[in-house]
Amino acid sequence: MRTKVAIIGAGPAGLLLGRLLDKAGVETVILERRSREYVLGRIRAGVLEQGTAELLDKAGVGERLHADGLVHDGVEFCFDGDRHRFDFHALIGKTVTVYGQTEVTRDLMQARDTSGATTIYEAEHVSLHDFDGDRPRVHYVKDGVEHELACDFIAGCDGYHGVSRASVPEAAIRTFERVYPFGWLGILVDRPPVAEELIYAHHERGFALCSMRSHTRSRYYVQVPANERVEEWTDDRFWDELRRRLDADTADNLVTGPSIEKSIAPLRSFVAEPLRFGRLFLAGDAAHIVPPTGAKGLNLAASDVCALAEALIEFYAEHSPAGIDGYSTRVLSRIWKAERFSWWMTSILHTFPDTDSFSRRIQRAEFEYLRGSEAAARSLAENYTGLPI
Ligand code: RFL
Ligand code: PHB
Repeated sequence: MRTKVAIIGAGPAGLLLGRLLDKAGVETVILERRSREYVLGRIRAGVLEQGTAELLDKAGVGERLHADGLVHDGVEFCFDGDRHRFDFHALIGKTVTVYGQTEVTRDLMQARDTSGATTIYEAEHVSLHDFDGDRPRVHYVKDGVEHELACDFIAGCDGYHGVSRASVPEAAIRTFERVYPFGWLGILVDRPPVAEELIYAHHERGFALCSMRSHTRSRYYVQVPANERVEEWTDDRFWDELRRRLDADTADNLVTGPSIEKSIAPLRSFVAEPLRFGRLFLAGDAAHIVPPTGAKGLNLAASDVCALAEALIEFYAEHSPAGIDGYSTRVLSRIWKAERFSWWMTSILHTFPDTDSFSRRIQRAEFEYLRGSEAAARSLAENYTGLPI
């Protein structure tokens, strides 16, 4: 088989890249290790930046997003029981949309089915070859049979644990990493959200987040130690802990119920440099990881593939390598700003095992500064709703 762009991974990065290229007449094949149902079963991101929503519109997959997505003008912080709302729309005229990653993925899969582009699910033992030359190839096994996919370019959109970044010679890549000493225990529940907007809570017992997927489905998180086991958390224990970290009003209004999903996500910051190796490009979680506190992971994946699609389309339309030559530098500049914001949100909102009384006062001062200064609040608004793509 032969194609122009071989895309490894059918997460949001791979599917959106496929869609943008497809719309421009650039042929792609997606190879995905898991089944379609498995990919759709992963509960992950929930908040789309304004630019991501606009990009999904441009990709022609915005219909359900506009019908079912919840447009939020702001978020609330709750610091040791003290609440403050940041009105992004009033501050900078921008909003975010709450729409689950599962739904974004479903919309992109649907569009790909309609267009007839090839996606190979349950492709095993994917391996990348000759991307330092003009004729890269990808090998994979499907139903026990080995196949070769010849292509012009390979897009590594296969997440943090994928094969693409691991295929790059060690001497050609540099990585930057911070692992946090805690994770997020999250539950999904078919009960109305406790508030209309998200509440990010800082408490000495640890961080908590009240989020949602719709008017009837809520998503809640509490910070737990890095080595915590999900089996140790009954629903009742989760609800008790969440209530203790919220202000009294919110705790009283919480509508609890049986969890329909419960999992622990570790927190990590990670960036690889560069993001182009000959004819291989890295995008999305394959290139970088952010802790979920700033809600940036899915949005960064979208901005990476927007830039990559533009570069590849330019290459085919104008026979110009300028876009692909500039890809890495262009996206890394935005990636590091999102890394900074996610790290900062994480550092002010969580309790660290070595947090001493000085650090606690600094966290409090960050909150007071955000609450009291319009300049500080605008900076939060600008970063949370998304820097320009
Ligand atoms: P994905 O989604 O991991 O998809 C990669 C795909 O590649 C496949 N794959 C392979 N395929 C073929 N061969 C191989 N060898 C392969 N190895 C892997 C995988 O099966 C998979 O299908 O990466 P992508 O597309 O880059 O998308 C990134 C986002 O999924 C991620 O950044 C976000 O979910 C992060 N995130 C959030 N992002 C936001 O923007 N807003 C949020 O509110 C938000 N909340 C979150 C989050 C992530 C979380 N977890 C679980 C880490 C909340 C949580 C709890
Ligand atoms: C979510 O709803 O899953 C969510 C929302 C905001 C975040 C992270 C996760 O910062």
